[in-house]
Amino acid sequence: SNSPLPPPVVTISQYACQRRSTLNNRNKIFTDALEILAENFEFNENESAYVAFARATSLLKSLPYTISKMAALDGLPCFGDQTRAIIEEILEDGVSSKVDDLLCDEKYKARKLFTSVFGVGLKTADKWYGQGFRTLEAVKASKDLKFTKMQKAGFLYYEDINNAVTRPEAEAVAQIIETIVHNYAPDAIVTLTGGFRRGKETGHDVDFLISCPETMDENFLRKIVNKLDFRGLLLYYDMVEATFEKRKLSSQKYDAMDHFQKCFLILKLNKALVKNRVLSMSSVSAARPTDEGAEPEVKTQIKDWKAIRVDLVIVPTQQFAYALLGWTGSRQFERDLRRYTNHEKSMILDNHGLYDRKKKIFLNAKTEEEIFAHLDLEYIEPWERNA
Ligand code: DCP
Ligand code: MG
Repeated sequence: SNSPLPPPVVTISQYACQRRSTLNNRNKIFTDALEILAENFEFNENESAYVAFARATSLLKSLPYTISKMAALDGLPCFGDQTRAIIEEILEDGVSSKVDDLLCDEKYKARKLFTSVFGVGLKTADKWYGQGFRTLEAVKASKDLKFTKMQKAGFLYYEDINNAVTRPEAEAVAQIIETIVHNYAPDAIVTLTGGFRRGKETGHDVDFLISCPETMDENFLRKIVNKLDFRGLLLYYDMVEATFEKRKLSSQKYDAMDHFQKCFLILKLNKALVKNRVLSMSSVSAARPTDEGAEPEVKTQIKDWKAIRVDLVIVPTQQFAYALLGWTGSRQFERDLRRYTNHEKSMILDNHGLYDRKKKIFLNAKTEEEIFAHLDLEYIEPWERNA
């Protein structure tokens, strides 16, 4: 018969790397709920449920409209019975009872609280929960528990670290790092990556890639850290040495991130530095009049600095584009990029390179654009990777 062709359907990809996800999330009411549930599945090591909820969340973040009825989900990938049920409940009641229950759940609350300490993972959180601990005060006061150096720093700077880093703070840190790096290596390039590169105004840390020629002195990162220490800016550091199996692309685990030399730091950021930057940027004079002639005041000890989590990663120039793509995130964007590469292109992507399994070759790239081109993907800008 001569039935007319159906209207063209705009299909939305199941892969986050084929969608544009800006920070303008029109489905926050749903994604906030799904994210909490996803996190709990992750806590419970229910990988399949975690993946299902994370993918549905990510898809909703890419939609240019708000879901207002269940029929709006028809034809969309990434939704199953469980995720649909949550959305249906929120459409009807404004809230999800599953989320409400979870937020009151003793074990979930303890896991959230304990893992909010820098250096405390799920294993430790569950151990403390199992021993009957429910508050950080009780944990800290315990005579029996032993803490790692990292956890001690985590408790010491708990408030600062759990207070999101702002963009002016990230930029002030960038300035400090750049000055020190350029002092040792004038042509090294310092690049702000992670969430801030995606345009976020706040983050849990500040991530930097430092790209260096292959011939770079292996003590370079140590020198940077020493200089930070010398200037009184170093509160904590954990140096991770590079592993030298450079062309090994075996690991499909997303958490064993890469083999680059890196350092996890806590820096002491002078608050005045941040303020002055903001003032000078808005072209207001940064010079403050002194209190000359005023009554001598009793100076109370106010803390004029903030502890900031910083990651520094040393990347050889050749691998820079791959490292940048990997460290820019988001986490779900990276997961889907690797899954797409694997399943649709028969290639393997990680933070060091791209391997074509059929041709048995590594593909070079100088820019992220070239990597997307190797993968036959439209280029997605960093601020569109908030999947
Ligand atoms: N990353 C990843 N897999 C991991 C850890 C990190 O792919 N297991 C990548 C994606 C992240 C980036 O590294 O976006 C930086 O890691 P962060 O944990 O700092 O994440 P963000 O910078 O995106 O978020 P935040 O604002 O919380 O710092
Ligand atoms: Mg980050």
